[in-house]
Amino acid sequence: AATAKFLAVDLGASNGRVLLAEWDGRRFHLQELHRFANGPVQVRGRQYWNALGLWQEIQQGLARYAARFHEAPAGVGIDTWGVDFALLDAHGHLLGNPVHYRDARTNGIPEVAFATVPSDEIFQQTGIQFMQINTLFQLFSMRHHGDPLLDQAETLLMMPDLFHYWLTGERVAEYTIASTSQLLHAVERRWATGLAARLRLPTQILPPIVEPGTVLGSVVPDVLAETGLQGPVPVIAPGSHDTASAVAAIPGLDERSVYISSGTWSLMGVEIPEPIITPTARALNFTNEGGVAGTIRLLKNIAGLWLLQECRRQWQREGREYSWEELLALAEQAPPFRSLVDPDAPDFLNPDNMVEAIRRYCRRSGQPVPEDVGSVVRCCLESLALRYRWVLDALEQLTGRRLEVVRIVGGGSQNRLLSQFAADACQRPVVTGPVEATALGNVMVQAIAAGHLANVAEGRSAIAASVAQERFEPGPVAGWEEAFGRFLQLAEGA
Ligand code: ADP
Ligand code: LRH
Repeated sequence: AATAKFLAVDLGASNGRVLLAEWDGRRFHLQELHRFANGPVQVRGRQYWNALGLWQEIQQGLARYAARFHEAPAGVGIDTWGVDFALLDAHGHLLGNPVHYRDARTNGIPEVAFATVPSDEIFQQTGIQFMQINTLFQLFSMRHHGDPLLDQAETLLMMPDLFHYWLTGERVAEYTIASTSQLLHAVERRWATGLAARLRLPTQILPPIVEPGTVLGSVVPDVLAETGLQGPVPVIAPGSHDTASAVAAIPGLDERSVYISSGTWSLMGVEIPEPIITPTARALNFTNEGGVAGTIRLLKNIAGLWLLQECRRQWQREGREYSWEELLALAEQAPPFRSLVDPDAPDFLNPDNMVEAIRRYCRRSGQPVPEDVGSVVRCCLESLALRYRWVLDALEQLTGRRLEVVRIVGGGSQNRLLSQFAADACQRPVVTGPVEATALGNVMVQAIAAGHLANVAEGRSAIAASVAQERFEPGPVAGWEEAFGRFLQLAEGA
């Protein structure tokens, strides 16, 4: 048939959703079936994900589909945020609850790991940027702290692989999410078992790797019964790393485009055919993550809207509720370029109180301290836009190309003030949308696997025909140039 219904489960660090995409032969019609909050749960000083709660929500989303449609979907696929994982015992049961990447267990751990394997060697093999949140450092911290689960584990599953396992009973590692671990050999696209062994990490727990678009199996009978779904329901691995799916879905993404996948993080980069593993890439701390259809995502993690999410949560704790629209309106009224922060400073990885962390940073660096809500939000957004400018320059240096347009997708692409700031700071036109790029990339890879689309290029054209986009032209650069000069000094002095 020319038409088909696909389900995308997209779990981001701040929220998850289950979407239905109806393919009509030319376009995808997307509708949200279920949306729910996601975030860390703190117990006795450790931060976890609520894995069972997420599983409940996934099943709830599937049940909503079943209640409305009495036919099996053509596919269901799951993508999630990167780097986090579950450990399973020999019977496939969960060993402990997956730990959140912002948990403090990896504080100071990279330096300890580098004493065993120098960072240059790790980068040479994996091509992945150094962040303490990477799976490699989480596992190494377990070894370092003598966590007994590491030796009890039979299997490691990255988060989307875990949910795919719960859906199908199949234990595999999808390639794009595996690449975020920093335990995958970038060029050979296999587990870097030698590296893992030298770090005294168990290598036999790493499951076989499958490509995006692999049919993993079908939804098991007890999940069909629980959700009311009609079987058989094929489970098709998308680019299971949310960012891989998001990039796959960007209309018009070519050699002259930079993307920003904007949500909790801003993932800013380019799509390239082969990893760039050079001393410059290492020095600039860029990453080469696996993309769909054999591509590489050369990008940098920028702390992103996490800063704003956490400020909003802080104000909420203080009894002040703001919508995103209200926060942006206040920022617009605040004076420009007063105080700037480096969003990627360690101060902002997981502070108890983000608003205070921002104020402390400004005080320490001799800047005016932002007091009112609008000034704090403006500080976050201007600083992010300046960080985008820095990453754009670095990407041009790395690729040797002029990059002419910035394409912003994800929940954060609804932030029109930030999109304009990005255009101004980068002096490039910005094209925004789709908001649900990740879900669209997820279903697109399923639709390719099911034979409805020939390839990603065709999929991107179909997505372009399915969604609305908006364009922002760069405004006057003057204030931004001066601010960028100050921003550069901050990052150096931090
Ligand atoms: P993740 O997948 O990391 O959980 P999303 O892609 O869902 O993140 O993006 C969530 C972010 O999108 C929020 O933190 C917020 O900053 C932004 N956002 C969501 N809705 C709006 C809106 N209406 N206006 C502006 N920004 C928004
Ligand atoms: C964005 C994301 C990003 C990872 C981070 C942990 O959701 O997947 O690409 O680095 O979460």
